[in-house]
Amino acid sequence: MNRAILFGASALAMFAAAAAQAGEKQKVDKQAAAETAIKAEMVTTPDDAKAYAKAEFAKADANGDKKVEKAEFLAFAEAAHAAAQALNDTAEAAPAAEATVIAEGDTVETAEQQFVGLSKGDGVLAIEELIEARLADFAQADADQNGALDGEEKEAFAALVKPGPVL
Ligand SMILES: [Ca+2]
Ligand SMILES: [Ca+2]
Repeated sequence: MNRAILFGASALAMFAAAAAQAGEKQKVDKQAAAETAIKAEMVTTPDDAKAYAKAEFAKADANGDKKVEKAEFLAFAEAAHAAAQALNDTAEAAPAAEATVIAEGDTVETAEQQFVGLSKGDGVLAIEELIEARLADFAQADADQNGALDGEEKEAFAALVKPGPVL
């Protein structure tokens, strides 16, 4: 009898440990995914902005034909929103940041409108166009025009490159 109770307790402890481990692994996976991508908030030089554009393009060009079409861009925007949501779910402070963005919603372009601008209306976005756009975003964010982004300038860049909502 005592032995059975002991066995039950240790099995339960093992199960709990396994569950905790699985939860920990999921957290690490999410962290790794966030770290491999260049974050818009980390861009401080024009070279960073270029690297950011290339990373964005590679992610958006789902079929790898070196062109990003509207459907690919919208899927990319959706995925970016889903990833941001997943990070919000793990970090408790993050939902406040998302709420700020929604509060500014009246001036936010949709992903579709962004695509029209980025692709210059021909329905196909080339890597050169995206790099040009991100360098322009960099210049716009660089309020004191010293060729580097810091503090609020970094936030401004991140806001400019953020994929708009997919409607
Ligand atoms: Ca493509
Ligand atoms: Ca600056």
